[in-house]
Amino acid sequence: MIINRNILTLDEFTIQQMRQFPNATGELSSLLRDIGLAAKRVNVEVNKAGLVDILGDAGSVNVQGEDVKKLDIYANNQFMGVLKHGISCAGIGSEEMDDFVVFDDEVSNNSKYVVLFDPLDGSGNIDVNVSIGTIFSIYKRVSTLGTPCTKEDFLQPGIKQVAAGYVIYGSSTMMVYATRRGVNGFTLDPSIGEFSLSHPNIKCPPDGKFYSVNHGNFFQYKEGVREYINGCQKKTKETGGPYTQRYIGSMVADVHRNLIKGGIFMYPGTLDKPKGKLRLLYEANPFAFILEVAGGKATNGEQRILEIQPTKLHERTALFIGSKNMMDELETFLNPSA
Ligand code: P6P
Repeated sequence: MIINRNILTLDEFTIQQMRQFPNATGELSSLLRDIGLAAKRVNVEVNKAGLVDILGDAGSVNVQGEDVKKLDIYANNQFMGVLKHGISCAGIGSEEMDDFVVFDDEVSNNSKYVVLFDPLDGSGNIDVNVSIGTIFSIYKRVSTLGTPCTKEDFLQPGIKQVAAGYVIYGSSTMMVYATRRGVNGFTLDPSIGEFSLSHPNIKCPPDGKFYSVNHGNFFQYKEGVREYINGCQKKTKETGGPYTQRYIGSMVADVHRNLIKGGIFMYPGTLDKPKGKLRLLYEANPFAFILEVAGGKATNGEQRILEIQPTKLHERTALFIGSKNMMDELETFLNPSA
């Protein structure tokens, strides 16, 4: 039997990364492995969602006013559980929970990090078997070690993220995460039950041909956004096109495709929701961090996402994110005088 020692597992990779920093405490590596463990448990349930009574609404409504699917609750509990019982996380913020959760035990209070996550993004697609995902964002605490974490630990601008990533439960299950050293993708190998390094050092192509936006809201968008979208439809071979419109209503899947192949994802503000629908802390910020490390860009149409100072856990933001050159072209439509 040929043992392929070239493919590192997530655990081996995080430990290898840690070895390069002699002073590292190993808490971040441990945190990423904990997240990988929770992702594997959620993956099992997602993969059989059509077979067990875990489909459909849980009968409750979350703080966003959205019907909570049973799988949402399961995923939330899995990620919160591994983080609470690990050694690296002092508390969490989740889309599924009204407020921040301070773990407030001796080990957690001495942990260096806090984590924000959307446990199951795109959950409206669960019942129709479209790819869904988990999104996470990791910050180093600003509060005093040895004491319970505070709201200020979570309300840091995205530029302060130590790491960010996502899990996509799709045709295969992948975990992609970024630190300032790079973006790396791991595909779950069912034969060994481990995430294995399949996409080392991911870079977002500076150009792409995919544009992702909900055309149903077209006439609610600002003029500059509408003009840019019209421009996407007029692209020819000579002007870098033709473009393809791809939007499956699951941000993790849409942004993952555009990260790998090149493209732009837009969730603009609308007349009735000027700040759009997506959340800053656990959707826009983690993806903005990942795309910037991979060479892409992310703004709210006026400002770099990572520089926005958050004020509350569930605040929303418009989001434009993707390939650098496509984002630069969008900018000429949004701020023509610039
Ligand atoms: P719309 C899923 O609910 C989500 O938060 C993202 O994953 C997705 O990109 C977006 O909302 C889709 O929203 O309004 O276009 O259906």
